[in-house]
Amino acid sequence: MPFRLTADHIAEHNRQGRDAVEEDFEHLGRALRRRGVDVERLVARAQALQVAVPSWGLGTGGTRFARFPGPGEPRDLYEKLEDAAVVQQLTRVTPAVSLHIPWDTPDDPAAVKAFAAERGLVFDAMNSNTFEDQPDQERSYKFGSLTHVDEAVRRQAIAHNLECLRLGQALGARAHTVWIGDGGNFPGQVHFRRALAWYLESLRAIYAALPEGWRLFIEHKLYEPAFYSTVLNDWGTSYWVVSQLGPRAFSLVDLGHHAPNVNIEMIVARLIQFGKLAGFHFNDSKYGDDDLDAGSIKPFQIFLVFNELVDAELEKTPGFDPAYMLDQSHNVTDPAESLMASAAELARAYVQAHLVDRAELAEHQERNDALMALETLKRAFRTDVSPLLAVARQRAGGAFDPVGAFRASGYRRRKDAERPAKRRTGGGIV
Ligand code: RM4
Ligand code: MN
Ligand code: MN
Repeated sequence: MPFRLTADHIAEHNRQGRDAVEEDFEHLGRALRRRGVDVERLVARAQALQVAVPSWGLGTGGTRFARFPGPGEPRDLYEKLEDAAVVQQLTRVTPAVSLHIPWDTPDDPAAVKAFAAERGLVFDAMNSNTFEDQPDQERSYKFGSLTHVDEAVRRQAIAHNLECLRLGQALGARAHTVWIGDGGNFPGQVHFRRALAWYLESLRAIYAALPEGWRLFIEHKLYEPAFYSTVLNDWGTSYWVVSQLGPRAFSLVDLGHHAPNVNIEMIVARLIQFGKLAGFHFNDSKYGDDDLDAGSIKPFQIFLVFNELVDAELEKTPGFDPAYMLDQSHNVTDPAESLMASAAELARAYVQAHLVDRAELAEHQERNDALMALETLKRAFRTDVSPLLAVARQRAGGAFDPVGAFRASGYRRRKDAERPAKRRTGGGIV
């Protein structure tokens, strides 16, 4: 029988940390009460956050140069779901998995769905892959997919997306995310307007096939793998496309898909205002689409993004229903540990954003008091809500310290023995 993390493992680890966490939680509760904040309300918010983990983030990623497999890493979808279940057991904020097709095509969707359900998991947005060729594929995506100059290639790429919808329906998913690598490496290679027109035409075909109750998410990216131009390069183009498509199409923001220093929180606010925010692929980056762990490079940015989200949530903005997903590539860490750490950082930013005194902020804005407006945000950002997050997790059945409990359980060591390495193909993640 494969080793499984049990409630006992978690309880045992929680026992060791309990006194310190409870003391810190009480102290935080008193400090927040002085600011008129009810700590229990925030615990409830922390427990309400839900973030999907990417099936492709559960194995070791790689760069364009090399991939160094980790011990005991999952070798197929079932093993990935085992690991995703552990991430959920310990964090209690990641009950869903987002599948990449064909990297993680379920052999038997009903069996996969049942396997996941037995482990407390459901399926979030499906993801198509027309940015690389598969062995059995008739036509190549070397020069594009949904926007290829050859209509037959475009048709093949559309058909792949329809297959994702079919699989997703069998799994109980309710959204589909399209990211394409289409673009040009050289000026003149791609006719900008024609390529975008083909993109829209292809997406119309996918949109028309969306099952009842589903949403279509499209993901922009400024460069890579194309190094000169991409067809869906920015949020403005994305917004234009989803507006053309109809009410069930939305723009997804992957934090790594913008030029350095772009004001992403403002893009988020714009998409909220236009009723077109699909949700997120969370990660962090220093240079480009580095797919580093959420909050590892620019924690203040994640806070500012959540500040916009919480503002919209509290204002009950009509139609506001963003989907949260992680999209990371783990090259030097244990993927399960990185996903746990990232999920905790998102919960932290979410709770901190709830700490912003919005009435006070509005007053400073009205008085043009720039310094105090920033100070109001910083007061929330500087508050260490770690004990609150720990208690929220533990009360929901998770661990005070997910990574600590994971290591103490010996999960990875046991999986290393159970999962003898088999050669995995595929290079980097883009
Ligand atoms: C892309 C994009 C997609 C992801 C692939 C692996 O850069 O972020 O969302 O599925 O990478
Ligand atoms: Mn992404
Ligand atoms: Mn990416």
